[in-house]
Amino acid sequence: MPVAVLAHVGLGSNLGDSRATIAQAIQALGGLPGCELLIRSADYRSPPWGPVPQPDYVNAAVRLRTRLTAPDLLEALLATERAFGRIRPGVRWGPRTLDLDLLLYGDTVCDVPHLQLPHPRIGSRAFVLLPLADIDPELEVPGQGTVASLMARVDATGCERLG
Ligand code: PH2
Ligand code: MG
Ligand code: MG
Repeated sequence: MPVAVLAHVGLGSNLGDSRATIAQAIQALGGLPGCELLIRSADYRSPPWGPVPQPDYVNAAVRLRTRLTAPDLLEALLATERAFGRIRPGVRWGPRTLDLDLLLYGDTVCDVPHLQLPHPRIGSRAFVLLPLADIDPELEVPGQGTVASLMARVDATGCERLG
């Protein structure tokens, strides 16, 4: 196992009781082997992005300290999605009970078919950046600048912080 790395994971849900799912999923992430939950964001309600008409999402993000490698962490995230009842393949960009995206793994930059880091859409989606900004607005996205600087460039219309 590598030394501990700070990883950031984005969570999304728009089927079922999304807030409960997100809360339970965050607990599950903290319980993954070799992983410690450090911070979670608030929940955000966000309009669905993409071509598929579907309900609003609840989105959040967490910072983990992990000793898993990036591929092992990704595999653990996919297993957690399945444990929460997610069935693949669905419609691309379509509705889901739980989506867990590995957004950042330390400052690793990687582009292989199933593992792109930073996550390819991290810098362009308010529903990803708003929760990350809760955790750390000064967080550096390798090659792209801070979360706060990226946040200033995206349209967050319709996104709402939930109490
Ligand atoms: N995820 C998608 C497609 N569209 N829209 C919002 N607001 N939030 C998401 O997490 C999201 C989405 C596919 O991963
Ligand atoms: Mg996603
Ligand atoms: Mg995903």
